Amino acid sequence: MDIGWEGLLEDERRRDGAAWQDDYDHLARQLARRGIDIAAIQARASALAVALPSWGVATGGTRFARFPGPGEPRNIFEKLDDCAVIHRLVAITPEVSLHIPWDEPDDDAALRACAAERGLRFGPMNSNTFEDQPGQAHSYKFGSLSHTDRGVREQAVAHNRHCMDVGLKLGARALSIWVGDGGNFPGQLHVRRALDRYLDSLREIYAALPPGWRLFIEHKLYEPAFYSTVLNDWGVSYYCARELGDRAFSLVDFGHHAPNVNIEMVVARLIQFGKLGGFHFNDSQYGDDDLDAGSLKPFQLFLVFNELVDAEREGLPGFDPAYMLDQSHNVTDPIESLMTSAIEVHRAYVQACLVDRAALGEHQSRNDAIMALATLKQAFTTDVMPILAKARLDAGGAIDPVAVYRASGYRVRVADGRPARPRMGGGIV
Ligand code: LRH
Ligand code: MN
Repeated sequence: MDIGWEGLLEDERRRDGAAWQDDYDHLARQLARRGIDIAAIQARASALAVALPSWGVATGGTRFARFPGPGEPRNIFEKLDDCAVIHRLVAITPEVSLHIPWDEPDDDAALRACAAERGLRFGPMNSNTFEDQPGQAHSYKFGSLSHTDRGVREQAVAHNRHCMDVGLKLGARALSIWVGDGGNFPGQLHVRRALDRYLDSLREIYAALPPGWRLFIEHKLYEPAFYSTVLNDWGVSYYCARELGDRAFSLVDFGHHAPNVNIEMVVARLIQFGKLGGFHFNDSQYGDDDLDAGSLKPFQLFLVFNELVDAEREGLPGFDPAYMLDQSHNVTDPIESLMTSAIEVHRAYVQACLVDRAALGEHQSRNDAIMALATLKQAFTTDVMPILAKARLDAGGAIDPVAVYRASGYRVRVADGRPARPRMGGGIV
């Protein structure tokens, strides 16, 4: 379907290019007064890549209901079409993270070609042993990798091996494991033995990790288990990653912590211990709300990137965190939410690049809290949108991706070719 993106983008450049250039030159002068060369920041801004969750381009839901919108993608190929639109306009999302079996390819060569034609590649593979598939021998009702029954654990290990086989054919280079294993009642699980079984299963998966691959372990405080969760926090995740070996790392999903947990400190710890593998960016007010990244707590997102940029600057060995979005879009057009969230991640990164780290170090050594915070706030309150827009423009993207997307009428046009499916109950996808 020819949407005519080039024409729409040309119109935008002709209409808004001069205003953007004026804002850019003004920011360049502002930063120069701070001793910052905007070209150096620009180079870093253009290097950032954030992976899209394949499951995020369809409307999400809760256990109560899901309200699908028009033009819902019906298969992985249509999901890649939508991811390609996002990357076309924001230009920093070249990777798509798949979820198996939701995205199980019938023909992996066709899928790989489809992605390549759209300028996309595949990021970390996500396994799924938190729901049962039709015809499955053993149920995951009482867990998967930590289940008391060896048969269930072996089935879950085999599934993870399968995810790596699929990923190998698609060019992925990491496996990301989140399990919902846990209990709803005191006494239901032997807490220590459950973790031992989980780690034994991980060891079997780690032993099958293809060369050059990494394994990401994703912790979560609760849900779907509501009393005890086997892999409940970053400490347990770090312990497991260390036990497994050099290619195992912890993945931080923003929504997987108790309210008010200092996530930037969790990130700093994992960086310090050499076990930060990556992120699932999103935002939350209460629990694992999977809301749009930076929509509620942009300062927290900035503070996390402040730790990441500080580590990046030190050139810590093996420091190569994978950046991914993991959100559920229940009331917005998923394409608009993912574009807006990618921009918020981009903004937090570039703002963190503006922190005067020499001054910050000085203030920290003199315990001058006011000036230390002021140094961070100066960066956080800098409007870096002209730099973000230039990164997009230089890569053929849009100054204002959401505006160009709306002008394209893409959603209405794909809806013609994607008949609505009957609405079936709740659930995140
Ligand atoms: C679990 C989680 C995990 C995914 C799922 C879609 O809450 O964050 O990363 O597998 O959401
Ligand atoms: Mn997640």
